[in-house]
Amino acid sequence: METTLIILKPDAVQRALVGSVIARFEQKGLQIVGMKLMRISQELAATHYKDHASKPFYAGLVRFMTSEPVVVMALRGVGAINVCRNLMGATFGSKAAAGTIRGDFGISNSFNLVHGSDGPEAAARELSLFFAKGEVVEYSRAGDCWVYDATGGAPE
Ligand code: IDP
Ligand code: MG
Repeated sequence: METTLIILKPDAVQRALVGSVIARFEQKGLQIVGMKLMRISQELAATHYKDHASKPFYAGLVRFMTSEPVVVMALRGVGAINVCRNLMGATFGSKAAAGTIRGDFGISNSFNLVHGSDGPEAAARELSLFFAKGEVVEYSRAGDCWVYDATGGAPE
């Protein structure tokens, strides 16, 4: 089981696409183990996107991510990091494949609706930035015996 950080960016909130985007992740079978609406501070945006600090789009990205509230989620599942990246689609809305969140809901390259951690180290780092201890909740879902085949002992 992996847990990944997903952010529904300010464009998703302002365009009233929060429910539609969350539905994509829920329908896939991912479990919501953390979720809140918040404003991202300058400091948090800078820490979260530190690897992009030298990129030409960095200033605009921080301005965008701090401009209006976002919804942050911790999503759990087998292979959740890659599963979420595949559901999100390619970075640029103009290039993302139809059927993906970015491909279906947006066309902009910078306002691309959703962030998802890109690997296990990033996921651990980003989850600890956005969720305090106790905000990621452990619980079992009754339907998970139909989401995963666990007849062999472990969900697969
Ligand atoms: P990702 O979100 O698909 O992982 P990254 O390369 O990590 O893509 O870039 C982080 C975010 O920065 C993107 O989601 C997008 O909002 C923005 N971004 C990336 N490249 C560009 C660009 O060339 N122009 C404008 N914004 C960009
Ligand atoms: Mg990235």
